[in-house]
Amino acid sequence: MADLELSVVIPALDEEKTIADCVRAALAGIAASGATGEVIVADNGSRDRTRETAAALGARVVPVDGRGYGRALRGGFCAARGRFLVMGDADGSYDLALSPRFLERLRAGADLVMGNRYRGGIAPGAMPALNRWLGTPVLTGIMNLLFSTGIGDVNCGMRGLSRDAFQRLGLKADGMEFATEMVVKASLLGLRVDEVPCPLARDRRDRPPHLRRWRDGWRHLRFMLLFSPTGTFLAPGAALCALGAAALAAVTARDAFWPAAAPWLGSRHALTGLLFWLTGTSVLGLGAVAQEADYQDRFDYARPTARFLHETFRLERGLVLGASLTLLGLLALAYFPLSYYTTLLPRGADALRLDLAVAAIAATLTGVQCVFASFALGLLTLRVK
Ligand SMILES: Nc1nc2c(ncn2[C@@H]2O[C@H](COP(=O)(O)OP(=O)(O)OP(=O)(O)O)[C@@H](O)[C@H]2O)c(=O)[nH]1
Ligand SMILES: [Mg+2]
Repeated sequence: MADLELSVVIPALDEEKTIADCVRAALAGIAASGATGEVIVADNGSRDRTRETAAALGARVVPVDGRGYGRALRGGFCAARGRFLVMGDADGSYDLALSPRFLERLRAGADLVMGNRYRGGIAPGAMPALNRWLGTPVLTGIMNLLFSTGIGDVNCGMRGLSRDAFQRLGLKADGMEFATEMVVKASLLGLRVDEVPCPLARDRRDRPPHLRRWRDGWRHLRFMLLFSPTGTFLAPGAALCALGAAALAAVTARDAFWPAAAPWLGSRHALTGLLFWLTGTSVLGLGAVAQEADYQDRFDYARPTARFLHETFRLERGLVLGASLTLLGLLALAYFPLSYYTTLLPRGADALRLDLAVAAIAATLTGVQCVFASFALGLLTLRVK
């Protein structure tokens, strides 16, 4: 039921020192925006006076079961009565009076409005140097590489979203990676993502941070990689295959057509090419399986590549393709015993034999991988039919 326009949701865990100012600022922001609104403090287990303080100032305290930042925010959003939701931390680092900035973009039709601390200004000492110059830019870069969101600060804790977007996102993460999940899923669903400058002040808490830099950083990264089989498997697999194929093709073509050309090109290039090719094909095989598992788990968010694979894959086709390649490779490998131990085939020049061996091994193993990847894919696809 959305009978208000704006709910400002503050996740808070043991923030008695700062919660009062945050609630006051949030109320001032709502008043300034001219919206009907409420302030919600989502609490899941504060052992200090956070709840009492917030309630005394007019916030609605929503008790949430279980621990974690994601769980708290989700509980707060579910209880919210506003058509638009603005979230912000309770440690004094964000100015919750700035909710009108977010509301304005939401009113204009954005589904998710991200704050950008780099554009809003980061007060001295507000963000550790490692997070500021390395952690956040790297995570933001990877996010944009994998999900093309175009946003400049993926970790900002002040954001706005419409209630409708919240419901469509189906957010599940319990911890800090909730923040990443929101952006990843918004991008996969093609929601309208906008960005506003958001200043970051030094927080005023005396408790230790809830955020654990390495653990939470890894969880953000892990989340993005797991949601992008294309970026995690298909892109590197295809790149490795392309490099391997180029090296193999160069050596083979030289030996076959221009034996005098590029004398520096030798067996080491052929062997390196083989290594790249086979690494690439095994990554691609696993990627196909990951892609399908991903499609089945969350096909609401499926990308065209996953959909294409799901619709075109047939176990039998994969088996025939794999078996044919293996057979071809084995036939080529048969050249060696036949030429050495019988007079059926001529012995080739040394270089030519190496190329043939490399190509035959590539074909055989690619075929074998194709057969087993197909079975693994079959296991996934036939299960649901
Ligand atoms: N209810 C609830 N709130 C939480 C939980 N974990 C974090 N928060 C709140 O989420 C906000 C962000 O937590 P912080 O520890 O400041 O994390 P951060 O701002 O990402 O990292 P720092 O740079 O260390 O401040 C604060 O308002 C916390 O009180 C939790 O498990 N439950
Ligand atoms: Mg903080």
